[in-house]
Amino acid sequence: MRRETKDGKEEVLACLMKQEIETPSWGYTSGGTRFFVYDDPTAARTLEEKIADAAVVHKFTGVTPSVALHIPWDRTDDWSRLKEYAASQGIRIGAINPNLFQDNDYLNGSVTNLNPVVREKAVTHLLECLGIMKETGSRDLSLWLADGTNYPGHGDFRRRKELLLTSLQQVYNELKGNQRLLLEYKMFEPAFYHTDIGDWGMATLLAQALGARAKTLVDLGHHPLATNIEQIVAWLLDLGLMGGFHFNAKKYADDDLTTGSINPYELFLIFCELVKAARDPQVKCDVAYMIDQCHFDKPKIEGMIQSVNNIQTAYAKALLVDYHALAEAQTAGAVIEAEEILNSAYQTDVRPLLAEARVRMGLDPEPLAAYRRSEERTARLARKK
Ligand code: RM4
Ligand code: MN
Ligand code: MN
Repeated sequence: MRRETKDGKEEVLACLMKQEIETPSWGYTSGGTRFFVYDDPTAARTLEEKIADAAVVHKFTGVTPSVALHIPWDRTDDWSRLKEYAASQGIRIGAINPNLFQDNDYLNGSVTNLNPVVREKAVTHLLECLGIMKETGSRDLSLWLADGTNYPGHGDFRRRKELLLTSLQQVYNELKGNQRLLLEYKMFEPAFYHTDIGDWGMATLLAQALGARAKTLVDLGHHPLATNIEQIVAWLLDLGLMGGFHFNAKKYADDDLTTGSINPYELFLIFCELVKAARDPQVKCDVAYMIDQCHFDKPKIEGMIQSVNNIQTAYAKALLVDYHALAEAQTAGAVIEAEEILNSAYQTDVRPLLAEARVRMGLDPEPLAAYRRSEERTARLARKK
């Protein structure tokens, strides 16, 4: 197997050391379910504390150099000061996530609302986010819409589609430099009858209608059960429209659990598509790897480190697949051989590889254990008093 040679191993290590994963500010605060938010006194309480927590994850993992913000949850009146603060902690501000779902005016939709005043308010918020991106140096406006309806007859699908496109066009037209608009789809919730960007097809058609700076964002928790997500990823890569991920895991719906905790084989298969595409000169995609999780019953930093480790594990295993042999097995119609090629990479213990990559990066080979022994953790536990 090619990856088992010395050069192959060096190539795998180089990829692991280059990987970058963005963590979300909202993953460091107290969280809960829709029934209750549990107060965690050790969790971040302010914007600065969220950024400091994200920086701690980066300090121990070495692969999470940026933090995504959610506006208005993370609004500040001095963005350049915040940018400097993040830099002083060793990280940068990443994607900006607008919030069009926590306002009475949005009861009947934000950018799809029939009332032009509400639509304008929503577009103004998106433009405000673009302004923030300019100050923070962020590249991606990562948009998830809660727009949808609960009952048949409440909305006209085609009218709403038209309003959605017209509103987003106004935002798209203001993108500058390397800025991108990532469109995140979700099957349901908070609306239970229809969602305006309900699946990857809708998001992708919308992105195509808007232009080359618009791409699709795949949140692993936003599909119906039993969806083949790796195939969606392959298609988006092929179309040049795979813009980014929101990594998490689910058992039932949008559960926002630790990435890789429920279906690690699915995560591995997704990474196989990414690795194959990265080695294919025909594929042109710049994929943002972001985590979107809420660990309400776990210590936040530890939950995030687990996720990062699980993502690295899936990536490392995907890097070990012998894709050449796989293609040959496919050509020969050798079902067992093809599947076993994947299995043999998946079953490899990649912990020594990850440990080696970390040591080469000057890190402790076991980030979770190292954090648990750290003064950073002691300081957070002391907040309890
Ligand atoms: C949504 C979606 C968005 C996230 C919000 C809080 O379900 O995943 O990405 O920003 O939740
Ligand atoms: Mn998401
Ligand atoms: Mn979600």
